[in-house]
Amino acid sequence: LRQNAKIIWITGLSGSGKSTLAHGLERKLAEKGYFTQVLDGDNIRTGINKNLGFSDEDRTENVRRIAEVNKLFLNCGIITINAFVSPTNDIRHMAREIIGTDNFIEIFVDASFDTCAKRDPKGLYKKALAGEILNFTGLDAPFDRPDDAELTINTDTLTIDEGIEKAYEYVKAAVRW
Ligand code: GGZ
Repeated sequence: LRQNAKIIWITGLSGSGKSTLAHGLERKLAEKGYFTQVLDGDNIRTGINKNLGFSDEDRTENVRRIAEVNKLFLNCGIITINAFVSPTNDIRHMAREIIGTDNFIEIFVDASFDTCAKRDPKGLYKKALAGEILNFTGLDAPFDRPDDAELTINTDTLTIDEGIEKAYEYVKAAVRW
């Protein structure tokens, strides 16, 4: 299968559903024969970026390196699906610029702070609200709602499968030869 590679860039709060969407989308694309790679905190912050934390500077450097890696994968024809908080418009614009806007599909996974805090899959909100984690996105570190996302998926109102389907339909149309 020849492939018109794209970069999928999923942004949103911790616990909004970015990684779930990324893996669900990857499964659907892989079933159709597309080559894909998911990048998220689990495989980036444990390896290539394990020296980085959550200050503004470190988040910027985190995303800069990730965007450079994406450029290499794009060159190989791989659809890379990124799931990073990437909290500000400046940070996302930097990624878009490094990768090239023609190849960049930004998906905003929209869920309220309260919803994410209620889900709290890793117990991070509990810790952050207790003051045990500083610079926590949405609490004492900023999150800008994206000003140029190609697609928004609201996980307050959509089921996981509905969100995956919506993203898949958009991406399929964008990658088709
Ligand atoms: C936000 C944090 C923080 C702070 C640890 N703020 O739900 P998760 O756990 O799996 O996703 C979050 C992840 C964010 O890393 P990113 O590389 O995506 O961030 S950024 O793009 O801003 O560089 C969360 C966990 O790491 N985490 N501390 N203070 N999220």
